[in-house]
Amino acid sequence: MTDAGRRIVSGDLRALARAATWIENRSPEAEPLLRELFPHTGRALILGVTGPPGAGKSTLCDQLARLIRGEGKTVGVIAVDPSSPYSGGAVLGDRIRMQEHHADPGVFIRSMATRGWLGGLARATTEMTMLLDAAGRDVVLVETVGVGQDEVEIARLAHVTLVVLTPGAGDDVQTLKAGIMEIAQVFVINKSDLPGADKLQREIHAAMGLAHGPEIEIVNTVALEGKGVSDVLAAARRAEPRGRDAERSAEIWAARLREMLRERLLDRFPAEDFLAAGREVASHQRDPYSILNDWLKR
Ligand SMILES: Nc1nc2c(ncn2[C@@H]2O[C@H](COP(=O)(O)OP(=O)(O)O)[C@@H](O)[C@H]2O)c(=O)[nH]1
Ligand SMILES: [Mg+2]
Repeated sequence: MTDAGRRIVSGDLRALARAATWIENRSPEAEPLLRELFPHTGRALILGVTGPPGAGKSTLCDQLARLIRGEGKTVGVIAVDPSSPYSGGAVLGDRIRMQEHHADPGVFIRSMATRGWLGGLARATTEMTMLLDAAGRDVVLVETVGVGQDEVEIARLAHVTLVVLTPGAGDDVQTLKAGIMEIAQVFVINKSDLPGADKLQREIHAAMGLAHGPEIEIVNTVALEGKGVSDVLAAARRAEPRGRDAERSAEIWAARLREMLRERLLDRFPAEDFLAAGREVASHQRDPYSILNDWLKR
């Protein structure tokens, strides 16, 4: 094992931070490191925390981190919010809120909003999770804004996904149903101090009836005050064995390997190659199949 790998596995924070930067930057050091770290992964409980902006995901993560630290366990937090630039908006707010943890080496926080990538976010988040897992974090919280395909993809890397909704925010459970309903194991009705929590609960129940997934739990919280947060953690732990199901994991890795192969193949062909080949086909100089066959022989 390399020195970097050894230090990460032994919990060295500086080595961990450096490796996180390698992953973010897609540095060549990342892949060999992740390969040697892989045998050390599989221990951490990975919790996805998703939901619309402003639902209280960061507040909940903060409280969950506090609770888990209280059990003497360590936490990693990955905040994925591609919409907010590093210097402003929610992520800066998150950082300030999480600052009390900054002095605590038991909470490692990384924001994934610093790069303006379009694709690869799910992959980088997966790699970051593997890194924190190998570094011995007992629980890894992955906060995502639940909207697009990337987020659904990211949610799949979690053992358990918490979907955070709030009453009266006009959260359309119907629109969430398509993507998020299928991946939710625990619905968190946060801001239960506000009116409308009962109505939201009925809406979720109704939508769940349509989705008829496995046992889904609904937990009411006031994250701001820490209320209900231990119930959220307990519900997540009840759902954990299903999230670790061997067949489910195999299917997720199968899908991920397909994606990794696709990325790796595409990386070999610069965009100019595609355009040049596109011109050849469009002008009927060549047929597309012979071009593909040539490429695959490369
Ligand atoms: N009333 C109320 N406000 C909350 C609660 N939890 C979080 N908030 C507030 O909601 C806002 C958004 O919270 P944040 O955690 O940043 O949401 P995120 O965008 O989902 O990460 C902040 O102003 C929080 O203080 C709660 O339980 N009740
Ligand atoms: Mg947030």
